[in-house]
Amino acid sequence: MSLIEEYPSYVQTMKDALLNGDEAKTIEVTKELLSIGIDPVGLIQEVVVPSLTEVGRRFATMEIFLPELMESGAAGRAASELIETELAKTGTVVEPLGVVVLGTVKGDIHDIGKNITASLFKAHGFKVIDLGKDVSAASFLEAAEANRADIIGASALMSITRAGCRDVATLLEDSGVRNKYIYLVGGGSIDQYYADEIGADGFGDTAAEGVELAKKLIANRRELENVR
Ligand code: B12
Repeated sequence: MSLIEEYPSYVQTMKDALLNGDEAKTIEVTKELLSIGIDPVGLIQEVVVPSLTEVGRRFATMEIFLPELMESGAAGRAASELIETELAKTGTVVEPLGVVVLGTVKGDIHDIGKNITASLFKAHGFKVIDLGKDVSAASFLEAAEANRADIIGASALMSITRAGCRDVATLLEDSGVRNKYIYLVGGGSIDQYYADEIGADGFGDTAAEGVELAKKLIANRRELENVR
């Protein structure tokens, strides 16, 4: 049974709070939902993402303007932070599955989805080096080398910033280290077609998809290393 079927009125209140940019109400209802013990990942996928997608649609069609976008963004961020704290509690693995260097690309300050992706990787037992937002290709590479990363993950939300994902791929290639890393991309401006075009190893439409893909790719890589 989905969250919406189980708790229709709570879910509707949270969606309305996000759409109206009501941060206090968003925090209140998110806390209530989490205290009932609902699945935090479901809350992201079924409430936060669709609500913020609707906010984006309204912004694009000029039904709302920048102040409203910012208020909904702040409400979305507050909800995500509460959900991330809950997710962090479930990460119990001692030996990390792998090291992930994650960031939002240069020129892009959208970090709600990247933060959720970081939390989910952590909850699944990965060590995450979170570089934050507005991260240059050089910083991705530097952090990956310094932390002996297995995976580099780049997030981009705008059509003008998605080239930042290509910049990372190009720098890895030019530096002769492309095969050292599994390179994953995601965020609203990325699709499988673009990921293939820039030669990324994978694309995650959602954070959960990205984590599953990472697990598969890392297992394949370790299997190959054992055969050699
Ligand atoms: C919230 C928001 C903001 C907030 C950001 C707050 C923050 N701290 O992030 C604020 C108000 C600051 C903001 C600012 C701006 N925004 Co804005 N924003 C949004 C909005 C409404 C939601 C984005 C979001 O958080 N979604 C929810 C998260 C959970 O989803 P997500 O990021 O896609 O992440 C999920 C997956 O993609 C995946 N994922 C994400 N990253 C990664 C990485 C990897 C490796 C993997 C595997 C998976 C993965 O996991 C997540 C969970 O499943 C979008 C609308 C939209 N449809 O996206 C517009 C949107 C992205 N913004 C837009 C614009 C234009 C701007 C501004 C330029 C506005 C302005 N005129 O100033 C500025 C940008 C400034 C800058 N330099 O970056 C446009 C971009 C248009 C385009 N296509 O280029 C959008 C699409 C709105 C629109 N329809 O016009 N914004």
